[in-house]
Amino acid sequence: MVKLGLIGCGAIAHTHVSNLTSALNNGEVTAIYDINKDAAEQINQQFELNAKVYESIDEVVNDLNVDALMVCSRNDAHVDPVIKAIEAGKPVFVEKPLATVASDCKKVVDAELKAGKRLVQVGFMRRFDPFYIQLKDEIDSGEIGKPLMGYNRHFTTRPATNYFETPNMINDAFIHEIDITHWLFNEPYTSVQVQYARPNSLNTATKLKDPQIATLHMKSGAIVNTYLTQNSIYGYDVMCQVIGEKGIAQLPDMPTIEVRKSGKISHTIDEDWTKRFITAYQVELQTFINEVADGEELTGPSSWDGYVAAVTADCAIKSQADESLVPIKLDDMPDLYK
Ligand code: ISE
Repeated sequence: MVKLGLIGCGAIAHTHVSNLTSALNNGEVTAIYDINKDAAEQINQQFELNAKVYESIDEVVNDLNVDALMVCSRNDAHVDPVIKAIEAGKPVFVEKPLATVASDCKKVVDAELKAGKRLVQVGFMRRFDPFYIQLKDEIDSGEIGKPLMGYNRHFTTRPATNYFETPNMINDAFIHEIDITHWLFNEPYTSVQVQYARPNSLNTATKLKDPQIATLHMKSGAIVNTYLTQNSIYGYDVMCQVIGEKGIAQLPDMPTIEVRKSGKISHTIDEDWTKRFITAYQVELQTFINEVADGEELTGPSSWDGYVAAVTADCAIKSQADESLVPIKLDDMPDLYK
């Protein structure tokens, strides 16, 4: 049994703990910390974890009854516990984004390089989604020819809370497309541009410009557009379409059954984002647990992937200021991640 120390007990922690206690094997939460102790007590009770609730991150990391860490705290509070876990030699699963700025991700990469082995898996769960995997296999098979361009839709159900400000659209939502698009196209980005479409009058988040359109340019000349909103009125909707020289490959329009009734063809659309990727959340965490249990080096999305995404996100946030095209420059990938 892999004993997990949980840091941060918000919505995504509930998703992971629910999966751990109902669908996954070989993992249990034995220690918990949240800046708000009540939240830690609440999750402990709700899922009958019988874990120790601690007052500090250090106590969780150093607990001898903790083999690995699961970091689900606020986006800007990931780096400290991740680096502490690396320094303690304990593997750590950290939610996306690895950090909200690239310079913080670099600190994680440097700590891992110092440790000399991969100890971090970043929660880019779309890489474990069966449909995204099929899409990648199709592209890699060469059947649609070289990928030339693409389109993503990332519509999150409204209302967007005031937590959401203009830059969060990038490092909370678009970060998924940043990660998945270069993985699908097998090539690095050269530049990114963010533009604003007509403001949605239903948007009540005062510091959020919504909707936004982000364009990623790649080395080969391939271009991918992503349409983003946190105010989707009809439900949670994620689409990815890749147009190649010989054909098109795309995710299914709706991953739910079709019903024909009363003169209509219909699909149910998820009301929030927690359900669409439930299998992906389960497979990513089970993969982490299995590799920790077997003492294997981690193979899921790495801290380097988190760093690449954050460099791109920093440039996209820069572009948000004046909607200009911002060039992206990356360091060479260290051998540890090749
Ligand atoms: C949320 O944090 C997620 O990670 C979801 O996958 C994403 O679709 C949503 O927009 C984010 O707010």
